[in-house]
Amino acid sequence: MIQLSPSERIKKESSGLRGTLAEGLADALTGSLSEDDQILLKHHGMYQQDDRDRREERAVKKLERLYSFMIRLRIPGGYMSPGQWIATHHCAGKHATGIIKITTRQTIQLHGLLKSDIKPTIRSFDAVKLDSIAACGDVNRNVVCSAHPSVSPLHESVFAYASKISEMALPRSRAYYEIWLDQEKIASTDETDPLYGDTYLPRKFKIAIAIPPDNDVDVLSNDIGLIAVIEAGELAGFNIAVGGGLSTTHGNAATYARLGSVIGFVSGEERVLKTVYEILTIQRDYGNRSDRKQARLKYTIDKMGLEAFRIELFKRSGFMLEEARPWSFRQRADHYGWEQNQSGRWFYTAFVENGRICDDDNQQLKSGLYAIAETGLAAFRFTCNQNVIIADVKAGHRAIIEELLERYGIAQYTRRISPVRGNAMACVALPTCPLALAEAQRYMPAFISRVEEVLANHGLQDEAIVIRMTGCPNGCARPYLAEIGLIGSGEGRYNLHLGGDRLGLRLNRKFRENLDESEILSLLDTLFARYTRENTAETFGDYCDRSFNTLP
Ligand code: SRM
Ligand code: SF4
Repeated sequence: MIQLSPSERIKKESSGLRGTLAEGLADALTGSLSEDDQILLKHHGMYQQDDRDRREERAVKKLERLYSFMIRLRIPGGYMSPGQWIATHHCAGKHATGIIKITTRQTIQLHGLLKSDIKPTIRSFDAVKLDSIAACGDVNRNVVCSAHPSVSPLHESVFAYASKISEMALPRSRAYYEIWLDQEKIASTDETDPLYGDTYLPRKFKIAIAIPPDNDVDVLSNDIGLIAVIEAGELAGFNIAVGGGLSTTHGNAATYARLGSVIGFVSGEERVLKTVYEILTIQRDYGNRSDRKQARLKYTIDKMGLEAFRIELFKRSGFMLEEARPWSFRQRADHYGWEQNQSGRWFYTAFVENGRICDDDNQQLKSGLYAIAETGLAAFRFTCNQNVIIADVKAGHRAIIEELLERYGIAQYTRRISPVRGNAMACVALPTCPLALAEAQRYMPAFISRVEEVLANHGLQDEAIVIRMTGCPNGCARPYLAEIGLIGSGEGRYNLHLGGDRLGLRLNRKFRENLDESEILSLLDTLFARYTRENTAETFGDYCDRSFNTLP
């Protein structure tokens, strides 16, 4: 008999994701929750963590670890009203570390909540119609969508699909409302969940919508990627890509990064939603429930075969996908500064280093965004490149927002950053991520400064090379899609990957293992020298890919 992974029992016996979360929350003797409840908690958008910087000090004092919680919001398409921003700002200051973190999936995380802070935080979010349901766990996660409204006159109608898909794939359980918001259990509510049943999905599930020419969402790294097809100014439908996923595990050759395979085209809202729904049910029924390292859709598809998967989808949906329509991307980076959409509204994209919104020596970003929210004249959109767009500004209000961007140093900083910094990303890693083997977002700013010096030595300071760093091979900052990917292998050490393209359409390859900073910089110095010497018209990533086997 196949041995199911422990998570399967925990989900099944959880009575709709309730477990003993309510009891654990009320237990003031410990800052933590039981192990089973920690698994269930993820489905409510939260993780139990501890401050890894303080483990040793606490152990010496024989104290339990300094437990705290991270909450991740569900914000399909990454859009927040000014009122929602104000609430988030206050929650961050009152209950969390103060820093608001924009994630690589277009949403917000707060870290450092004590157990007693969780309910007040969720109440404050609920008051402004924000929630964290299914932001983590074995369910569909935050649905992301290309963020820049200027890319297409149809941005709003494509964008609306993010919410529609998110709603369709929400778990039916009302546990969230009972546990965190003290709402009465409604006896008459039927919680039967036709999509998720009582064991949900075998693993996390991710969906992205890209609006060409932008691939700011890295659409092919998702379990399902929808690529909008716009013909004669109308939304014709979507090309559907399946089986993207990036994570690997050091030393486990059976794990690999995979780009989504485009399996066809579908049009009409009903059919688009049906297609997404039935792909979810295939993964629910065929996904591996005994080995979580083999449980993502990419492995399900590679085991079934793409053609068998396509036929199964047809059987379930009742219609064949049409042949994929032509598509191409021209950019993936965010467009900093002001841009205007087709209906005349203005949008300002501000640089947020690794998504950390705080006040520091570079800019008073947190105070500035708060002041902007207080005017009520702009909304906020988050990008999958961890930046923020100050959105929906009427022409008559642009000067007011512009003055605030200057007053808080936001515009100056966004203007000042180098192309390589503007394109860089790092994941959270230490001190909160329990899986981190090396630093990422705390180290990346200083690392980029050193790379800037090396680039300048070769006259490459204007190159917008995409560099991404993660503290482990899970790949939360999508380093496998970078021109230069750095993947933590141990304290202060990284595997160096080279050769991704600039548009997110080609995976890079591991070039060297376990390097420290001086080894990385010295290698980059040599590679940049060769790249300039050869005077090629290619991007650095294309150059590395083409000459991979002859690189020094
Ligand atoms: Fe991630 C786990 C942070 C995007 C692949 N990720 C984690 C956890 C929750 C660690 C944990 O399991 O305890 C990290 C929390 C750190 C912290 O303290 O906040 C974490 N992941 C993040 C974020 C916040 C990184 C960031 O700096 O922005 C991103 C949150 C996205 C969101 O809003 O939902 C984040 N994670 C990603 C991405 C990128 C993406 O989806 O576009 C990936 C690679 C794509 C993919 O899924 O294939 C990613 N995270 C993982 C994995 C490996 C999954 C797998 O297939 O094996 C894990 C570990 C796991 O699930 O077991 C993980
Ligand atoms: Fe943590 Fe690894 Fe994800 Fe970075 S890549 S946040 S270290 S799980």
